[in-house]
Amino acid sequence: MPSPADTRCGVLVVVPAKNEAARIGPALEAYLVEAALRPQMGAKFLVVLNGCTDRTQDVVETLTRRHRNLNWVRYDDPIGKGGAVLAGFREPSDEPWLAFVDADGATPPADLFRLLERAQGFNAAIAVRDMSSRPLGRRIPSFIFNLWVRFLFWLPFADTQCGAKVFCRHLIAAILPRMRLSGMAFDVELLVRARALGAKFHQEPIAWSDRSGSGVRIFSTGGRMFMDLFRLRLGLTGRPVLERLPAQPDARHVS
Ligand SMILES: Nc1nc2c(ncn2[C@@H]2O[C@H](COP(=O)(O)OP(=O)(O)O)[C@@H](O)[C@H]2O)c(=O)[nH]1
Ligand SMILES: [Mg+2]
Repeated sequence: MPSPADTRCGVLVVVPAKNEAARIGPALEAYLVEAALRPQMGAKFLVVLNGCTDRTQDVVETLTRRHRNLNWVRYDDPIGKGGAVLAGFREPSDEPWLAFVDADGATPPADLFRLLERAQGFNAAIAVRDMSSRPLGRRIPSFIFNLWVRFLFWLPFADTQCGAKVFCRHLIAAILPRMRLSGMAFDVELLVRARALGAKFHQEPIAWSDRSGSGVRIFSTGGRMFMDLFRLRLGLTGRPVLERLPAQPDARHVS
């Protein structure tokens, strides 16, 4: 599978956000400052507001006044983290690379941009978290989830769940219509499908700091993720995400 020659020719970074008014401002600002230091990369950011009931949109809107490379789209009814990322990927854009990153700034800006640069020569690059810096309450469930992923799909990746990944556009174009999972386990499906297409991956170690205010509930979110993967493995996942998403966002800001 070919890889676009150079990550410097443009990347759209999708930022899924569910009630992130308290966390997204500083995170986005830090990414935008880093992007301004590397104008040759042509990074654009698209926040996908996923059923937000707080002031996330206002916070993002304020930043769009100062940053032309920041836009947002809004879905009023929740579409899941996976749904939000995939909805961002299907938005019209020209960049040869598509990435996503969490809205809470858990991935440091320099690490995000290093990941984008290292994708060059590959079809995708995924960040691998330094688990030793994570609290035990997240490390142990992560470890068990990773075993489950390996058991079900024989995926060789050290970390499938880090919220920072980049893919070349033609890889996403091939995968997007087939995607079935819209929840927090959608990363695994992306990776399984990309591997099935013969994609070449780079795995990049990054610093990571778990932020307070996580929307993840270990038992309910974790249970759903385990079940989603089980259903995916058995082929019991229903219609593709793109068919389940509303045809278009309820509102958007595109500069
Ligand atoms: N938990 C959760 N996060 C979502 C959802 N939709 C989008 N997100 C975003 O997914 C990212 C990761 O969420 P977070 O709660 O920080 O997960 P954690 O880092 O694993 O604790 C954040 O940018 C969230 O705003 C959703 O439905 N649930
Ligand atoms: Mg987080």
